[in-house]
Amino acid sequence: MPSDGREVISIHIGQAGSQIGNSCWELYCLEHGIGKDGFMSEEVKQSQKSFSFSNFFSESSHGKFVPRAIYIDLEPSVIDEIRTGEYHQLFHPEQLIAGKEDAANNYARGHYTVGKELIEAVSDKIRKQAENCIGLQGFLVFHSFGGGTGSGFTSLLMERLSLEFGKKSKLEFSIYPAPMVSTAVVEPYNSILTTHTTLEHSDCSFMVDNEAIYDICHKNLGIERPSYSNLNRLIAQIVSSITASLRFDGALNVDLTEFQTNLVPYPRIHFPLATYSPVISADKAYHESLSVAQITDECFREGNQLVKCDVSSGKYMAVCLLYRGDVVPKDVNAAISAIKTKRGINFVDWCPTGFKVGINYEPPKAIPNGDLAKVNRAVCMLSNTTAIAGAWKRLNSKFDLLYSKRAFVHWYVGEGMEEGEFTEARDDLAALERDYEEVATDSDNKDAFDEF
Ligand SMILES: Nc1nc2c(ncn2[C@@H]2O[C@H](COP(=O)(O)OP(=O)(O)OP(=O)(O)O)[C@@H](O)[C@H]2O)c(=O)[nH]1
Ligand SMILES: [Mg+2]
Repeated sequence: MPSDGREVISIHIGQAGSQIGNSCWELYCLEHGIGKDGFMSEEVKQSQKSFSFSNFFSESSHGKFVPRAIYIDLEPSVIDEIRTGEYHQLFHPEQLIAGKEDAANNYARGHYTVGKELIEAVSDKIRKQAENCIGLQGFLVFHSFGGGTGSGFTSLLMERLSLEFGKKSKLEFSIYPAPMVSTAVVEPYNSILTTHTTLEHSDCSFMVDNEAIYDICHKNLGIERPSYSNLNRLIAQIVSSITASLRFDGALNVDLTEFQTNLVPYPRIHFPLATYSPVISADKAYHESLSVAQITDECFREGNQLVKCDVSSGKYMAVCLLYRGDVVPKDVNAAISAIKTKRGINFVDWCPTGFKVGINYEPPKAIPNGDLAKVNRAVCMLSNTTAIAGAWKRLNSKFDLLYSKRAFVHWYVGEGMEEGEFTEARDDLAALERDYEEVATDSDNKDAFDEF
């Protein structure tokens, strides 16, 4: 089957990046009727309405569909689990790259010492995948902010991708550290360092706050103590909503790049807030059928946000709604006008209060025996709001607490990093906070935009 020439390569880095990758590919396979071994039954093949899924899967000479993906971890255990796991036949061994020792939660090891040894091999594999595309659209990069590999190696690779692939777009899914699930005290350091290095190389980053996901799993799904696998399956649903427009075709389908154009008014202001609805547990589904108006309204509740921040204190620069399933434009329009009247949606004064909408008629799929109910419709809202600066503020102050005592800094210097990189990164993040303040300032306040 020919690809329609807008291929996307997914890159899964470190433990979080890889494990989230597993949940995403599990779901994509289910959505496209691809078996764990990469094969599609003849019946499914005949029923395909479009070839868009081949933007995410390449077809081998004997008819096997292989994810356009690369997994990288500096240590072997997470990748070994894939090699021996349920989906081991789905991937080609060349796509799974593991080193011998991890970055020990240290950005400097992931970026400079341990990471350096693997970067050539990884670039090689990515180049090979890219050569297998007709019209490579770009990369989706999955990683944690807090891990040494997730932070250090990701930023190293992002720089490399910019060099090798120029303007091809690079989108990130970044796991924002949460005290209740994270273990390393230096995660604020790693987060700030990787954000600073990557800022100019990333076109758009979707932050996923583990605490927010944890709370959604706990409250909406009734899971007492959510595990990574619970978190990752929920994250995968959201990733799937965001990528659905690239994998399915349809009349009201709006390409992700088009959303991106609306979402990013300035290169640095590229951290949209994602909100998803509905999240209902499998045992409640049968008596809960939510209307378009209800699921849309849910997107404006803080409890459904992927990053904890107070949206009411911020201003919107853009709002995009990505629907899937049984949704018609008439209902969407009504839902949007209801929200505009009911809730005060506060936009920056230099931007129209427009909502950009895409509809994908393919309903969401539920993983068999998973936590989530099978539903007829769902929506993922991507908004660019100045409120997300609150997430940076939190991280910055945690960084400052540690750095005021120069705590743990020797581990980084010991791996060849200069201490100046800490202050440089922190200054950049302070500037990012100011950028958000400035975009929120009314435009009659002259000179506000001089810096852009
Ligand atoms: N949502 C989610 N978060 C994860 C998962 N695994 C780890 N994390 C989070 O990621 C951060 C730790 O980073 P990891 O991805 O484990 O580290 P790594 O990239 O493998 O880097 P090193 O092990 O230091 O080389 C913490 O904030 C964890 O809570 C996962 O499967 N899902
Ligand atoms: Mg690791």
